Amino acid sequence: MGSRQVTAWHGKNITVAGLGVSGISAARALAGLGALVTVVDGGDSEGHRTRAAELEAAGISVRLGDAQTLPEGTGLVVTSPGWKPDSPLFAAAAAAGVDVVGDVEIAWLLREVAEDLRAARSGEPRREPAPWLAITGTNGKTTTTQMLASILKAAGLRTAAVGNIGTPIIDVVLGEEQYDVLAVELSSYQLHWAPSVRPHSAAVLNLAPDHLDWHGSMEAYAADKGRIYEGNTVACVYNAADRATEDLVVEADVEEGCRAIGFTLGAPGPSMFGVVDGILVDRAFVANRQKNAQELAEVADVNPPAPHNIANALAAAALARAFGVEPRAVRDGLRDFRPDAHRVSHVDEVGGVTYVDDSKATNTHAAEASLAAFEPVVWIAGGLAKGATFDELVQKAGKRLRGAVLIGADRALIAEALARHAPEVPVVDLARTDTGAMLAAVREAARLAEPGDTVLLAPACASMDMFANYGKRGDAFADAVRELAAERA
Ligand code: UMA
Repeated sequence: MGSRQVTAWHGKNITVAGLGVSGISAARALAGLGALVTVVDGGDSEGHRTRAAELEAAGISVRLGDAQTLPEGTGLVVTSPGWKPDSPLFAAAAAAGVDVVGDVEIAWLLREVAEDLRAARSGEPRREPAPWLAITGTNGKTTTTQMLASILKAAGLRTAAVGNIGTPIIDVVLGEEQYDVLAVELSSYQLHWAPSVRPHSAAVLNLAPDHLDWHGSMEAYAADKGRIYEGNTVACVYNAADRATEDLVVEADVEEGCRAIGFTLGAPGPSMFGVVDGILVDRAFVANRQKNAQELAEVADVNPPAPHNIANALAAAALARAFGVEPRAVRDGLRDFRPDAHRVSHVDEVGGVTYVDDSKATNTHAAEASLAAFEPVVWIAGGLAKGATFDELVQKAGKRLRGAVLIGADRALIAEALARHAPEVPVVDLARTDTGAMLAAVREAARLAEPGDTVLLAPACASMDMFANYGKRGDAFADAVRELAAERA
């Protein structure tokens, strides 16, 4: 089916929505296959114009500053993931009877043709397209995808971590390199626009309210996440501590023989992965799973060994084992893995207090996971709440808190939740949103902390009120800790 559609793209007018990472990749690929491509984008910045000029030099039309009207004669719209389903461009497409799909859908449909092209180019025998091991979830998907790729590499397989992680998947499918298997991070946006994707196996790590403005409701968000299980052939991996992920497996239409595989931080039942006496174990892909368990790695092999990250490691291990990877490679891959900056990264120890940067915790669910890893903890939080409420987070984490230091535009929301559910916790409300506030916050946190405590930046909020992005916020925290260390030296 894929090949027929791909052939039909030749000579067709295709509109690509978005001149970002995925739009540029889709436009170039489709033009390379003979389609007549027009890229449209609502933006008209200098960056947009530079990128437009590059595409135009390759024979691709670009229209900037109008994201609404459908170019005349459009036969297919290929959208970037960030575009909301109710965008006027898609209403125009629907009115004209034109399909809208995403770049991930295009990548999936291109897999067979890409192998034909690769074989023709190299003169070597044609191979089957690399299967996809896919990962989604509200939090942890990038880390888990990287862990999975690390394990697959340790098993000697040729692989790449692609998708929402930042490498457009079309580029990898069509590229020079031949892969045995791909570790694919898929966002709910990408899944929404990719109805044909059928991964070998897939995992939904967790499900908490996020991106609801895009999807319209929690149900719609969950339904899009659940698409990742459609057509799985070996394993649908779910989080036993998160019932919603298991429900998605039950609802999925999978291939005959595909199994539901749970992961848990406790002792696993049959067909599950879990932890026994500090050892990660597999009770799913072993002979006689009623009685046996296979040791995979030690908790200490996971970087960092915080609970939510052990869950990520178990999910990655489950997908790798579903693909037939040996236990030893799971251990080696987890040991080799190094987390990205700003994800529960250890910054320094000053005066017996450990400073940890989890600036990537941009929502309450992520902050909850990170707070659960430390006690006692002085919590630095705040920023843009994106419509979130903080009561549940504070109810769960309140007992661990030595104190809290609040920064950013929506800090009052967190202060109110603390007053309601953890009134005994001392709170410093830094009534400032300038970038210098981070040094003040770190100094206040140091004042509240006692030796043996952790000062944790886990804002539960987006950063854009004070910083360009969460990376810059984490950098500001690390700089402030260094300054504190210098002051105390
Ligand atoms: N645009 C419009 N109108 C709109 C929306 C966007 O004109 O209504 C234009 C913007 O001006 C911009 C372009 O579309 O020029 C951007 O498209 P995009 O936001 O879809 O982003 P890309 O640059 O194509 O990057 C996307 C993913 N972005 C989003 O999903 C928002 C990247 O994930 C991904 O790495 C990349 O494709 C490669 O696959 C980022 C992300 O934040 C990291 N993802 C979200 C998350 O992880 O929470 C889902």
